[in-house]
Amino acid sequence: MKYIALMLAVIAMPSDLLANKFSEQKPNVLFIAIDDLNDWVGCLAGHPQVKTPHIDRLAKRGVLFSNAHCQAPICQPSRTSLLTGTYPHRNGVYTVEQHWRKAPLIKDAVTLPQYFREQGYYTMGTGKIFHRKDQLEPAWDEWGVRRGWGWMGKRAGPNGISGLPTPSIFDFGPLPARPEEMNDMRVADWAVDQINKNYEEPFFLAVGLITPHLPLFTPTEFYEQYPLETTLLPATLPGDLDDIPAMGRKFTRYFDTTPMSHHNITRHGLWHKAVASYLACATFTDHCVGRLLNALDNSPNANNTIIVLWSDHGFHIGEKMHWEKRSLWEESTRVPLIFSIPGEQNQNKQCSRPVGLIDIYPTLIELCHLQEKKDLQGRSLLPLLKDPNRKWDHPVLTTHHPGNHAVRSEHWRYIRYANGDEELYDHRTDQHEFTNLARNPKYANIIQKLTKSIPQKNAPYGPSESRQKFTQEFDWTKP
Ligand SMILES: [Ca+2]
Ligand SMILES: [Ca+2]
Repeated sequence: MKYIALMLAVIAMPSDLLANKFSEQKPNVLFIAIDDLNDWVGCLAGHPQVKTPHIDRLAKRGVLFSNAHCQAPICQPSRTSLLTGTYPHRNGVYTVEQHWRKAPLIKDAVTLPQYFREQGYYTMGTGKIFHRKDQLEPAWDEWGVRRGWGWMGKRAGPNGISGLPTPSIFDFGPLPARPEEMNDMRVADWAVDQINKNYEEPFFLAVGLITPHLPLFTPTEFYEQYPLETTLLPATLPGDLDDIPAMGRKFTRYFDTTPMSHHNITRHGLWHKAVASYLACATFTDHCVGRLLNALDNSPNANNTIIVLWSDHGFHIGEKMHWEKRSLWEESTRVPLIFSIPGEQNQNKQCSRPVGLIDIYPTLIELCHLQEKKDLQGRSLLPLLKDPNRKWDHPVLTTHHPGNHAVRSEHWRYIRYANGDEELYDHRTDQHEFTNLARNPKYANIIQKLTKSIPQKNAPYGPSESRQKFTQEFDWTKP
């Protein structure tokens, strides 16, 4: 009860006093993780037709990082990096099939929610936060729900929804299901119940929404918001791969053995349907975000809760003839990242400085006045939250398997693969990364500068569990 009384007192204060009062307290944290959501959200303008009104409204009450990137373009290593505050090339977790608690370099790491728990927070999690085995982590005082997609496969039936032959998880389209049956709605329901409770201690509530991870299923009412005849395909250029070195071209072939490859999708005339399905998924996950925001706004915790929203990596939908993630291009690495801090002056601001998901851990520590944690490899974004236009000369690194790195600065993307192959793109004139400038001697000094951010050493792979069938033969370190 004393917490409610304190909140009411805070609500009644003028805004400058509120800011001071807020800075002395330990605020709550609502930590919203989204799976595989690229820049197709309204506020990032990655697709002109996408409708994400709730994420957009969250951006309006906080700082939107418009140049935020994952540290690995795939679930497990990206989440491991964020939650342990370590880079893939320093923790040895590069693949989906690794269990990070068995990786020798970080097996004893104190994860972000675990650290909040140690520092006196009441920690709750639900949905997909870690890549798997969430409920076994010592991070949580209370764990909610997490469901697989098996029931959706059964509901889709043996032939799937998309029209692809033998689609399995590589499927998309309208699922005959009510919104309230969907996994993310159940996850959001659980989280809403927690938001509405009163707590003695400050809380850390992690909510992991799995849409738009494959299969790209939504209830029909979301799918029907994107009619196929008017759905726009992403920008592509014929011959775009011609100026890409052998390693980059090899990356685009990874999914060739799965149903969701560019040649298979286009051969079956399903590109528009896949785009519409992904757009529908973005809108559905946004709908779930809206439920969380509404619940928080109407709760006693509204004015003392920091919200951070992020996605673990991006997603190609045919750009560079590539699908899904696992590349070092913009569509795989760029992610939504929003911090909303009650009482802060900086609302409805965009920050175009390059930042990484690895920076979330130290940022939240500082925002919540926790004891500094010295072994974190990211940096606090507090200076940018206070002044989004301040100087920030820290390019952000993304890694996919040992020795393949991308460095993103404010204007440039530089990729260097394990065999020395290179790509360079100028985002001031080429946001789609159509023109590889790496071989043009005019840009040697740019490359030389960006090379300073490429790691000299790459940790070896930590132990791996059995690999997915279709990936067993693929070597990511040779063309
Ligand atoms: Ca993911
Ligand atoms: Ca090209």
